[in-house]
Amino acid sequence: MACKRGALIVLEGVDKAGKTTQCKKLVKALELSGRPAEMMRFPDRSTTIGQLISAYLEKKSDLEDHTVHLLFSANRWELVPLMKKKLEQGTTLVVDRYAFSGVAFTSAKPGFCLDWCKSPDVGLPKPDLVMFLQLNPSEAAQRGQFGEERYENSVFQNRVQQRFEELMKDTSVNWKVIDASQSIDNVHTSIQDHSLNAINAAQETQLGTLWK
Ligand code: ADP
Ligand code: 2DT
Repeated sequence: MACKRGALIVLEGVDKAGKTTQCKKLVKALELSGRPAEMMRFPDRSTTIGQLISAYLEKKSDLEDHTVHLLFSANRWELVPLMKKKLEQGTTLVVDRYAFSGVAFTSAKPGFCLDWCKSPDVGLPKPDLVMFLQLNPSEAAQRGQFGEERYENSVFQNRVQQRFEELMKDTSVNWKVIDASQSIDNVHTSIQDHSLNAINAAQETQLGTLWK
């Protein structure tokens, strides 16, 4: 009999909400409980496309806004065959940012609507669960200064937050909002509960298609 597929689990949220911390903790906990799991992150800066994106984020290069949006999407598409293979093999993927960041960040720029921003990501593997780590800007500020990369300022991050709120109205996506102001351990407990439910449900359903 074919093995049960893994779940595609995504963590989203503004800068410093705790996404990376929680992805790592979740993968460790799943593995300790005997469930194969791996972390991925977008952008994946290791590929040729990822290196173009990385130079843009580090402000070492400038790219036209539509162009960089399409590169972020291409960076997801180039990883799709690997993602599907791992999921089919029964590995749960815990992903730090996905198409939702893509849409929220570009549509926070002047002149971009949600529909245009979503279109290049239509058809990607649909996450079984998307957890949005909710943290207000003043609490995020207490977790340290913004870095030097592009987009790392409070005005832009507030616009991004509003765009995420628009995206979360879409009930075709399994969104769960997590209160990211709790302690690291308490946030982890909620994330783990939602993830175990999603992993069990994924075993009984086919992988879906995003925004189609
Ligand atoms: P993100 O990936 O969302 O930008 P990180 O996981 O890198 O966020 O966390 C940003 C900073 O906040 C790190 O220094 C991390 O240790 C700290 N942090 C993460 N979660 C919490 C939490 N629940 N409470 C307090 N500090 C946290
Ligand atoms: P980190 O590597 O610190 O997460 O920052 N972004 C991300 C986009 O603009 N579009 C996308 O599709 C994705 C996945 C969010 C990466 C920065 O790149 C932004 C912050």
